[in-house]
Amino acid sequence: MDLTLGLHGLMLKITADEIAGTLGGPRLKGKRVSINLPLRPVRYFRHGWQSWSLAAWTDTLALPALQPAILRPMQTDPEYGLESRPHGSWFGAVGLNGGKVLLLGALGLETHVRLDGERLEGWSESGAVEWALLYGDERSIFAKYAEQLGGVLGRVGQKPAPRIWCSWYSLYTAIDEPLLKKTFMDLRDFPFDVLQVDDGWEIGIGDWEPNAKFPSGMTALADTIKSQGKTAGLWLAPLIAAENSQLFRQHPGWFLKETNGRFASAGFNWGQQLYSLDTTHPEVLEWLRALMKKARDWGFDYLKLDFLYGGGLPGKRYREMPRETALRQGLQALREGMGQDAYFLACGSPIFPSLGICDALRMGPDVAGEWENHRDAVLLANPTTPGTRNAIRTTLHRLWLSPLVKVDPDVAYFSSRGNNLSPEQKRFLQDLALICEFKATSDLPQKLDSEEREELRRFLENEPKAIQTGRYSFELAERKVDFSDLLSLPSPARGLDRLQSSVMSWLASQPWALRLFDRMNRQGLEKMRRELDTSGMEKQQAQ
Ligand code: 9PG
Repeated sequence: MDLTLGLHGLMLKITADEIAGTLGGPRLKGKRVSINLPLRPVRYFRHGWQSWSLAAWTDTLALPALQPAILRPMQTDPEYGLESRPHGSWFGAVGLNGGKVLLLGALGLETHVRLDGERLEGWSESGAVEWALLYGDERSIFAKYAEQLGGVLGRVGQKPAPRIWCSWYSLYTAIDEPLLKKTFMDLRDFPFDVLQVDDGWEIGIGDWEPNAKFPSGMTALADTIKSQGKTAGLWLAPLIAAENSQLFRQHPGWFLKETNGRFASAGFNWGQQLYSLDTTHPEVLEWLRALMKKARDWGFDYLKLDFLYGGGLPGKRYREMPRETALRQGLQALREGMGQDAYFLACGSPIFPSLGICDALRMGPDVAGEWENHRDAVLLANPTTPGTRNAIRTTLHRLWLSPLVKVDPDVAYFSSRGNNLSPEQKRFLQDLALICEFKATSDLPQKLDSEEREELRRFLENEPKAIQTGRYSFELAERKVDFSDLLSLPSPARGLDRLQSSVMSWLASQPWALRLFDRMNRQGLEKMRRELDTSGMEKQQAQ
């Protein structure tokens, strides 16, 4: 049906199967709905699919396609990787003259919104769904949308987040048993609640047993943490597997395929092609539950489950099922396996399907000791890669989801050694963590000077009240924090950069080049680990 509706003075021509008035505003129903706007919008809210994908207000022009192509399944919804119109997962919003915002948002999964000229279009990949249509002041309509979403998908993130030390952003995959044990000792006097072991402990992606660097095993590692009165945390990527894993070799039938029969790509990382587990397969669901139970039995009560997008990629499944519904079933199996009392942090995870299941959700790309990387930001026009500016931008655009889940902005840095962020940039990250009430760091105590140690301690101990005063501005215990000037997207490559940009896009999509980068990266990490070992030994000798 077609209907012309006046919404607080804005005349909209709406097409949907059903249109009803509710207390929360008009509710539409349909597999496809569209809204003809009376004027051309000036801004569009793009909401990317998963944790690392871009979420931001942008102009209404096309954004360049995300490069390199080989990483698209890992960084965005690959089905829409080439959509040139402003597009987003589940909802879209436009900024109209006068500063008011109109939001069209699905109350169901597998849904999309895009702007085509002056028409806002919503569609579902599966059946007809309900849509909220909200117009007014930005913060109040996002709050209303969150409220309605909570009614459909549930809310979990009500318990306070623990204070976390995570091994990733200082040690990366260079972790081993002696180095972690020593680090845990050094961290003993800091008020962390969780010490979390990140990537690097496992035999391989898919093969979740300790590798040779952890000869005493995982129970012993968890015991070391627990003996300090802290919760043991562990990273796993349960919904993907690497091409050389035992899991992929032994159970090819458990993996997602394309319609042409080839395995669907889940991206490329660790120098390897990645594949996705099919979460509609009963044996996969059983395996996921057992894996979570194993991690709990080892003694890990905080689980950072990563690369979860794998479960929701397009592909042919064992049972035909809409892809985000299939993912949600996988997430539910993970939750059942770990139990309600475990803390579940979802990462690299499609946002809406995770709501109501995980306790906390990573809401942006990884941070890095670098503000913005020229190669990634300009040459590849990729705002999903690790970088502190990317992380802050996307996280801030998803803060409105905090009534439904704890918003994880990733770690904050305190150390100036081996870190290129300015003191102001580090402060922005720390303030964002305080605003999100989710505090984590990876800094090694031995790299902090006495002032930095004190800053870290204050950060962990204090709980300043945050009040949002504007779209990107806050008062934090009476101090003003304004992120407004940090968030624009870099301008596209011009001149010589354009040539470099096409070479780089090609190169970064070649598996051999990615394998080479990975090998160089590992060599660099190995060198760092050796240096940490020797500096530790020198200290011991000096004592
Ligand atoms: C461990 C890491 C850390 C980190 C996670 C995740 O290419 N990518 O787009 C890409 C993005 C993030 C990423 C890896 C690759 O990092 O976010 O905290 O746990 O995995 O490998």
